[in-house]
Amino acid sequence: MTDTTFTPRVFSGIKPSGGLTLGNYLGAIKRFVGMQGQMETIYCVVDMHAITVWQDPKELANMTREVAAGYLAAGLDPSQSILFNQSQVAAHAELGWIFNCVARVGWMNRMTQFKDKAGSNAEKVSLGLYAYPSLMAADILLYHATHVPVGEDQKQHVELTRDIAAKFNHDYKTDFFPMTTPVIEGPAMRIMNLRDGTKKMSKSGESDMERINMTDDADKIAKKFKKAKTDPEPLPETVEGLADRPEARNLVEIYAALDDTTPEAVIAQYPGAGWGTFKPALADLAVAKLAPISEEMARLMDDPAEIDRILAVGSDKARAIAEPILKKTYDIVGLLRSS
Ligand code: AQP
Repeated sequence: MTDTTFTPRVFSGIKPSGGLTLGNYLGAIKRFVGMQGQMETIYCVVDMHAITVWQDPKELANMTREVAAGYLAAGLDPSQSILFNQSQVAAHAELGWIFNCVARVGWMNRMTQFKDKAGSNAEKVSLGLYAYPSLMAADILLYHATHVPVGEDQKQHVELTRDIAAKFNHDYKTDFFPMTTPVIEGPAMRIMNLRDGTKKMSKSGESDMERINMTDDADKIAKKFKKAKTDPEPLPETVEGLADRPEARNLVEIYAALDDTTPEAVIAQYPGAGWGTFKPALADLAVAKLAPISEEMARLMDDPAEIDRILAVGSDKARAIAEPILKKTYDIVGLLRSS
């Protein structure tokens, strides 16, 4: 349920932890752009989240620019949306610390993304990776955001954000933070790995063949879809026939999301089609949709100073919203501000 006592405001972010994937595009960026103009929109390159795992310092600033270029190339308009990188607004880290003191260890222990990422190595991963969801809560609540468009994988973290807001409000006897709504809708909420339909497509997945990168050229996209794992059956006659066929369902959902339609409509267009027909059609559609974006990303990346300028303007605008909210939080908590 949406908290109607707060002005509608969207916040979401993407980590510059590698090149953007088709999952980031369909599950996040395309939807972020679609929400522009409907309400106030704030979009972030969450570089402080990226360093929860090792990032080469020489690459990180460039990856941050590349994610910003991805947003811009996909249609984000900096005169309509605030676009900035997280580390330029120190209030994220400051509120993140306060929320570390509100969130409970038991809550963090239930975060499935941490379990997936840490795997059997939990003793050796960074404390930041474990605390990541409370920094994410700070990213959202620092702007009193009411709506957070995310892919399915981030749903649990937005629910934790609500738990943190509710506990803060309860402990300090206030109604200062909103109950944020996760916005998870459409056919592409969880794009899967092309080599294993049970795993999410990720920037940092081991093999490049398991993901489509937003910067892949037409040949690469065609090759990756051609080699994508499928079962031997052709497409079914109805969408119900995709149940228990994760790889087939994934390719149909990708097609639907790229074509702004539904899996039902895709199956109606290709009933009983073999992979030799469907995969090339999917590759052609992906190239048609992604090529203009990747060309624009390349053009933007040729002028890093302009990207930095856009991020600086966005950071100023973000600070203007965040700082009063942080100051009020300090007052509520009783942290002395004597200047
Ligand atoms: N496969 C996906 N399908 C749908 N949505 C996805 N998102 C990411 N992968 C998919 C959505 O993209 C937004 C930004 O995510 P992120 O980059 O900040 O973090 P992530 O979810 O951890 O992404 P990756 O690609 O898996 O990064 P790595 O490999 O570095 O950890 C979010 O809204 C997310 O839901």
